[in-house]
Amino acid sequence: MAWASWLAWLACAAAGAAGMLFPRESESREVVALDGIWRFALGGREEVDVGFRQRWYLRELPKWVNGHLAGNHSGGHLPFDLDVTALLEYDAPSLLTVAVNNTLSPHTIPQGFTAYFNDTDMYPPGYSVNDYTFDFFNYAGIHRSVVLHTVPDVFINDITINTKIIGETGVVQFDVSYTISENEVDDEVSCKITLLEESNKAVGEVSLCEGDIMIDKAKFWWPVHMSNSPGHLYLFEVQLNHGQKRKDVYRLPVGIRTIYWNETTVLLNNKPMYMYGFGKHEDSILRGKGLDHTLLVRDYSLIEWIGANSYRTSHYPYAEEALNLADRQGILIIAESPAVNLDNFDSVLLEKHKSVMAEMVNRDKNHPCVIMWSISNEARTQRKEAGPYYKSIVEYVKSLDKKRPVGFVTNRNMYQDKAAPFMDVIGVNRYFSWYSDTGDLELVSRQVEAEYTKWHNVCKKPIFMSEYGADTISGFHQLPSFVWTEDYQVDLLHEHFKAFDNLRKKGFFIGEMVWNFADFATKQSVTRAQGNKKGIFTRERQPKHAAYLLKTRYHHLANEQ
Ligand code: GCB
Repeated sequence: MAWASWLAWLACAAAGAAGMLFPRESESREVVALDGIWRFALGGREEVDVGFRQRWYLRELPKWVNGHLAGNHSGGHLPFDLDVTALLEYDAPSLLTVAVNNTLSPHTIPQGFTAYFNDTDMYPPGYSVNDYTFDFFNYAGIHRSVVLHTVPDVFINDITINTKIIGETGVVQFDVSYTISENEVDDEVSCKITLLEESNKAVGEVSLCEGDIMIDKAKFWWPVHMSNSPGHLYLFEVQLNHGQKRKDVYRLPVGIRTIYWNETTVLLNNKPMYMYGFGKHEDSILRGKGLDHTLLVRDYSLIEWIGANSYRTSHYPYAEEALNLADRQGILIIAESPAVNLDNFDSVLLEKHKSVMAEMVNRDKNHPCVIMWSISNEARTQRKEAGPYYKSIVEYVKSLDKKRPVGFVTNRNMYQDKAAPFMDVIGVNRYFSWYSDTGDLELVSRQVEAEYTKWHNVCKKPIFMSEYGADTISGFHQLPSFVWTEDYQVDLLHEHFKAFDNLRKKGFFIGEMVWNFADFATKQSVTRAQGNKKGIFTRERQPKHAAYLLKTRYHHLANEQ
């Protein structure tokens, strides 16, 4: 348990809970990021609740959100809002204390477990370790900005956008919902919607809270390489009126594009889409998991440099800032939930998993860059209980969003996977010539082609290779190529490419995503050399030799689009 405090001088008219709209400033809204250096105190391994017992939240205060519990939330990676209007001091400093607990259990997502060691000859009394099976470091702390934002007493709490294309016409379907605070008189609420070009020129206007806007000769949202002006966005401006008064204004960037899918293909704006990109992590050498705008810009310029068009937010939802930038740059995103390596499928976990999916869909539903939901990565989906569990969760996600394919990423066998039949799209992770047949590079292309063909034949879905790769220590070389060297990574990629070219001709193979974009931190393990080293870039974001090979391939694929 870590505790962090921030003393805030605040001057807010009202701070309120809204839906999960990204906090943006406008004429009616103020946003204050409480960034800076938090003062941390560790609760300790045995005494996770020490901070509550000793009332750390009351320390050093002139006034305090201020010794009162504002609320809580379980699960990382996705934002939540708490209404602190009644808790703030408006003419004096306020103290905000955040308690963060990264202990994982069989009923958290992702799951983990606590191992107790009772042999007091070998371990101190009460010794325990919170452990997990997934392959990235379980950072604790506050990874993204905590913001204080205001909303007026009648405010927009959610917006849902869907788009259609009819010939050259773009259709923006919208639904705005709002909240009226209790002490407001019952007056009529109305919306004025304006759709603006980047130049601020209005291209559509209606006075409805729910409806359609048609744009003649619309500019559609395309990913990179499929258009000369990828990532085209309009600005969707909502003005919310209460009686005669303008109460709230919110501006949301929107892209007009469609996604359809069938048994073999995913169509973007009616064109078959092929993904060439990466599995990623929110991780870097100095920031760990913390949001870093400089890193985001660096990563996206490396994506551009190498010619990729896509990535998967493995293995959890990333900061919304990453999606905002991907919208603008035309990068395709598979949005993955934090459900990595699920190990059991009981009803408590199912409810948790559904609520995480709802939070993710609610937050990300309006991003044109998000083209697919990934429910989980490498769950134990060979188990019988996985069948009803996944049926239920897929139906649930489809009830929240009918406009995107629902998929998952698996490492199981195509005949045994109980979740696969419910998916629209399937990502399969395989480490041929790394975890299996180590060193036998001559087997790679045969195995990849056979395996992915079988997956499609059994499941009748579009399939992509969601992970493949080799741990590679930058600077290690050996010829003939040998595991852990840059030479081996180059050879392994090259062998995969042969299979991808053959698979693409078969018409159901929709993407190749190498593992991983960059080296990343894991827990300590004898199979990991200072973390996972399968990056095409180092953890410092410099290229390994394989980056140049991938660059040639991805630029070649880009030219074909
Ligand atoms: C996988 C996992 C990923 C690991 C990777 C590896 O299948 O999905 O989280 O990091 O393998 O390198 O072992």
